[in-house]
Amino acid sequence: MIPSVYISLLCILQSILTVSGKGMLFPRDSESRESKLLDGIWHFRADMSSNRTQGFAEKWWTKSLSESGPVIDMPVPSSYNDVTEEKALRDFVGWVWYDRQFFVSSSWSRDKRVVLRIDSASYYSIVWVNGEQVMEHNGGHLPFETDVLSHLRFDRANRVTVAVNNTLTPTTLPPGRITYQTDRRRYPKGYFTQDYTMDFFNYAGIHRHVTLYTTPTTYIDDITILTDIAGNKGQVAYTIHLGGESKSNGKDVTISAVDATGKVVASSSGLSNTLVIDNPILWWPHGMNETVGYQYTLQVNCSDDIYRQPFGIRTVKVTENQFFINNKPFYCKGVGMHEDSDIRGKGLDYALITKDFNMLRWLGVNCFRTSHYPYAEEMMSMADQQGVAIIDESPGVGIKYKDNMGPESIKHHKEVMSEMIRRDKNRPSVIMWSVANEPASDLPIAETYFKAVIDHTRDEDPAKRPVTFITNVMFRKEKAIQFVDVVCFNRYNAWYSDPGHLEVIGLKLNWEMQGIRSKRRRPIIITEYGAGAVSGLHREPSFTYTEEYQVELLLEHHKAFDKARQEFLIGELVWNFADFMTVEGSRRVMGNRKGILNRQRQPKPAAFTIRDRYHAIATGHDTSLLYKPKRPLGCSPHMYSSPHFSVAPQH
Ligand code: BDP
Repeated sequence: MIPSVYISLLCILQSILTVSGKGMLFPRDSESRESKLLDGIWHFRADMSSNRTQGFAEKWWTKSLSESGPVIDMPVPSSYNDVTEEKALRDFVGWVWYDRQFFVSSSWSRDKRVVLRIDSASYYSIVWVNGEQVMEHNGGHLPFETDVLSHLRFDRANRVTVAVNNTLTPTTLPPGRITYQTDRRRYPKGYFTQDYTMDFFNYAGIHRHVTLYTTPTTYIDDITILTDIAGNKGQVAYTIHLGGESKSNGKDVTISAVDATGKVVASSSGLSNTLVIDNPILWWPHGMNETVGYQYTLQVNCSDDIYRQPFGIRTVKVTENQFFINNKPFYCKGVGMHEDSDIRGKGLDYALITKDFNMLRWLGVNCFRTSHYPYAEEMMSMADQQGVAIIDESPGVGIKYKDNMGPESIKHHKEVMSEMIRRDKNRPSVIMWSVANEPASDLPIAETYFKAVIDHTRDEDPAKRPVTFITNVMFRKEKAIQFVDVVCFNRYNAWYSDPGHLEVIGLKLNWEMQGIRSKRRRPIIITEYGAGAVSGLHREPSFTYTEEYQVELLLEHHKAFDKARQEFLIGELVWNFADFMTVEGSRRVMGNRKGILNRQRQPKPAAFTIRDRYHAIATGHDTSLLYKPKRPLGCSPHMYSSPHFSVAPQH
């Protein structure tokens, strides 16, 4: 029997996707552009029909949702899963429907494009304006948009309807599968499960802003900025792509580079050229220079349109043993993260991301990985501004089977990489692309798959950043690290393997890193290591899941890292920044507890361990002084704070 939820998804996939312009510039107001957020409380209904197709059969988009049946309030942006008391909605699989009304000023009707943009909806979306389909998009975590001017009414209310399907199939990213149980003696009618191998809850819904914005009819569609440093000069090569009715050869395009004080430091004209900035202030991650996260603005004027694109001047280079930013060796003191919090799930929240960045700074983190999908642009901008380097990861997580690596999957994965690069290519914080997390890169098919996806990523990125994927396959069986620029690997010694045996960590890590090096002579980053700890759980001597064990396990890793960073180790990212929700299961206690912060972003003792270490590395102190676990761990976090340790900064 073919699963019915599949059918409802796949039927839709037959239809044609909206092709948007070449660019995906972040909506920014200017003299020629205005925007209006459609965030707020929308009407919402999950299609609970057995095959999830009632909404299509009854054409729910043709009138307001409240007319076609009961609706509930749903915040946008937010995941829908945790905002009600309904288990059926929390664990829902299939189509959900959103709609809301909005008005547009009649001043928007003249000589303009009016673009409707959704920054992220997970995972498959169809959008209607006033009952007419305007776009479809396959995949979460990335923006999609289209010009909706011809569908708008300027004399009365407009309606936008969005249908979103969170079903994961073998060819979606992340992949998954629906398993039906048909034995009526053991399972009730209609029983199915959405199975996936990724270790985070499959939150769904409209996760980021919905925006309407205007541009002139001839508009700046895309800007690409490439920077280089030659002596005391910063070179800024730009290319502008105009959209719309323009037959312009770019003669009317003028460009200025403006510094942070508003002073024009270089200017030019034409669609493509190179600006030279004397004695530029470079973009640095924090800890490498006094000026951190410095950005200029490229102001682009064409006949009707003005757009201001921030950029940083910096270079990135990889050698056999090192990673250089602006020709200085960079060591990543990092964390793996998630977009995840109580109630809102993966929904964008300004208070949350501000708190997260404050905690990153407090910890001394200079780098994170967008595990395991592209993060909100608001977060990426904070990283640009605060000098936090990013390994920008695609939603290629859970690629564990042969049927996740066929031609259809390759095609989709390439599209996703193109969309990511289109969105993030101008960000100085992005120092490397990660195409996937822990795929089955020991399967023979992985060689073809990852060659194709990695080559494509290299071709697409105009800045030619390094490309990697994160492996957890033992080096002897690894088929795809031959293609990466930096070897990134995750390893849970003394946790999933040899639990409780901290004494194996150093030996095993060293053995494995040497093995990797014999196969691929590239710098190494440990992109995940860690242990689960339930806040407040103690045992002496330590025991798995206690706060003591988490600290001891991290410290044991740090000894091994300190040896390897003399040679080829260029970074360590503890797993995870904070506890996060996962699927229900016997291996998880209300989610994954490997956070050094709990889900509410309060520190466990391990946070102080990491903080002491990262600040010690940054200030050149002897990190071996920190190897011995401090006691007691049971006191409240504020009593166990860094000022007690000699090497941590006192601010
Ligand atoms: C790694 C995964 C990560 C998991 C982690 C864990 O990359 O997503 O959350 O293991 O098990 O394999 O905690």
